[in-house]
Amino acid sequence: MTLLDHPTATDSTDAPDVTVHRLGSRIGARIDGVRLSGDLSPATVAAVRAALLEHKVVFFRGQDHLDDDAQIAFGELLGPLTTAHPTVSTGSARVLALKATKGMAANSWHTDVTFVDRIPAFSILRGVTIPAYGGSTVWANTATAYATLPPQLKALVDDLWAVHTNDYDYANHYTEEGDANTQFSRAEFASTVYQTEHPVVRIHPETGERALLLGHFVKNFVGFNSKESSALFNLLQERVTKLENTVRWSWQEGDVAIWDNRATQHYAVADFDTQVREVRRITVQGPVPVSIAGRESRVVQGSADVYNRLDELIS
Ligand SMILES: O=C(O)CCC(=O)C(=O)O
Ligand SMILES: [Fe+2]
Repeated sequence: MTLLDHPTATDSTDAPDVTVHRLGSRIGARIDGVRLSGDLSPATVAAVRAALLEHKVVFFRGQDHLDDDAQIAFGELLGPLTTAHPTVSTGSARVLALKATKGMAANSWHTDVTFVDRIPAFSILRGVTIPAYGGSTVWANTATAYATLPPQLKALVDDLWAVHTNDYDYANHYTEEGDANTQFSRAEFASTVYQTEHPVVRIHPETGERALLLGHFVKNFVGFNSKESSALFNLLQERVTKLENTVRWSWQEGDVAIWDNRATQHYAVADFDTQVREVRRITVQGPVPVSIAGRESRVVQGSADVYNRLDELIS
C-alpha cells in the first residue's frame, strides 16, 4: 500500500478476535481483542506484528493482568530481548523501570538506544502508574518523514552518516529540574561511553522501507562541523516531528504501547508536575542498520555485545 492509500479505519486480520483501529493517516493504531501474554497463538502474534510494521506504533488498553514476567513472556514472542539497558540498571535484568516525576527521556525526541550498533527492533512499554493529568507520549513515523522529503533533500541524506553517542550534549536536552527527578543519573547513563556511526537513511530489515535514523543521541554528521551538524539536524528533525507525522497517546494504567524502533522516534511529555508516573520497558533485539548502499553501521567506541546478549551465545 502507498502512504495515503488507507481508506478504512478498521482492518480485520487473520486472527479472528483481533481488530486494528487506525489513529491517523501516517502512524498509530489501537489493537482490540488481544489479552497480551506469552501464550498468544502464532496467528495473533502475526497479526500484532503486521499491524506494528504497518502502523509503527500500536496500543493496547486494559492489560492490567501483566506483570514484568508476563510482559517479558509476551515480548519474547516478537524476538529475543536485550538486557534492560546498556548502562542503566533499575533492578531487573530485562526491564527498564522509568519511574519519575519527570522521566529521563522526557521532553526530547529520540529513537531508543541508537548509540549502540544493534539498535533494538521493538520497544514494549507498560503503563504502571499514570498521573491524573499529563504524561502522554508522542511517536513520529521516520519512514514517512523520509518518503515525503523533497528529492533534493533525499539526495543530501541518502549517503549521509551520523555519529550517535550516549555521552551527548545533555545541556541541550535536559533541565536541572528534570535531572533531579530521574531514577538514574547522567553519570550512570554515560558510565560506559558508546559511539556508533549510523546511516541517516537505513533500510528497514522487514519492510524494505527507507527511514531516517536520527534523534537526540546524534552528536554530529560525518564530515560536518558541530554548527553545520546542528543546522542540518534541526532541518531533518523538523520533518520527522511535524504534527501530521505523529500520534499522541494519553495513557491509562494497564495500557501497553509497542513501537517499531527502526521506523519511529518518540517524546515523553513532562507535563505532570510532581505526580508519580511509572512505565516499564522491555526491548527486542534488532540487527545492525544498513544504508541504501548496503553498508552497515560502524562501532566507534564501546561494545554492546552484552546488551544484545551475544555473550550468551559463546559457550
Ligand atoms: O515515558 C515514556 O512515555 C516513554 C519513555 C521512553 O522514552 C521510553 O520508554 O523509551
Ligand atoms: Fe525512549
